Amino acid sequence: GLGDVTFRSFMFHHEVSMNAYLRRLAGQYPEITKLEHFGTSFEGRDMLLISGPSSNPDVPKPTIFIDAGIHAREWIAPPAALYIIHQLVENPANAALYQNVDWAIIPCLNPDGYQYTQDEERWWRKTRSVLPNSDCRGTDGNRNFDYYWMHAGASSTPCAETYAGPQAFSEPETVALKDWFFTNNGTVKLYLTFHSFGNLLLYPWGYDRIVPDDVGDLKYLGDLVAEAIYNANKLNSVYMVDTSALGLYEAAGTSADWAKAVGGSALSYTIELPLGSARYAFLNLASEILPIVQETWAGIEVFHSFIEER
Ligand code: ING
Ligand code: ZN
Repeated sequence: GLGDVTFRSFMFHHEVSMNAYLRRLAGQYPEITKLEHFGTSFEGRDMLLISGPSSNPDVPKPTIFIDAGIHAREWIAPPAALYIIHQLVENPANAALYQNVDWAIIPCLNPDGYQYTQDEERWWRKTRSVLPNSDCRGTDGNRNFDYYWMHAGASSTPCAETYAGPQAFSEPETVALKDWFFTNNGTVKLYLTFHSFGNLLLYPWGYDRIVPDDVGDLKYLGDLVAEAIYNANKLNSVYMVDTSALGLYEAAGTSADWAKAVGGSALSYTIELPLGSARYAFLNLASEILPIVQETWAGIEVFHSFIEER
């Protein structure tokens, strides 16, 4: 549709252009959007979260919370979040999707790292914080959350890709996410975090090879979403649905574990988006960006229906 043509024309070569898009939407659609400057990155970049207008706090709606870009080099993740924002805000056919459900979406959770991958080092993963006892920079934001921090699959070596940080929540970017959860106490019912790559829908736990009590719900919903994504187009995106530790590898201090155990979101998924037919890690073909974000949107619609009916 016309909206997709509009979306395709956006160039997100700079983290500032994502913020510019959010600011334009907030200006153009003030009745249905609310823009929050919910944090500031280590290097001082504005971190923006877009949501619906504040609903009646006496009758809180369940919130679907989505972030992308905690890992800088996983470039397909921010467009997946931006496309969801685009569909919710700019496509009137989707107005029913925010009647009974609130959305809170962060398209770029690691703006310093994202910009660094644009300008200096395409395969940078971490934040860009300066570390106390090392010349290496950056912490793996997805090892920095305070739930079984450093228990497994995380490094205490500052130069490592999975460096968990000098302590849990050492990074302003992860603190900003945590603070938003606590400010909006208990409203998040579904947490989704976009990564790349591997066609995986991963639910807790990541910190150990054990399943949560509600594994039945998590697996059931994940399978429904995987089916919808597969059926959406011809990219042959077959998602595997499992716990993070059993389906991929053990990793503690992740946002998805934290969101479930501490943040109060029983339903919590890490979505490893497809590489498609690209031949190099993290380098999606430009021609496959739109099909990937479109099929992902089909999965998001299923997540929404489940939350609405729950
Ligand atoms: N993958 C995730 C990572 O942070 C992950 C995988 C997520 C493992 C959550 C365990 C728990 O390593 C990527 N691509 O970053
Ligand atoms: Zn990642």
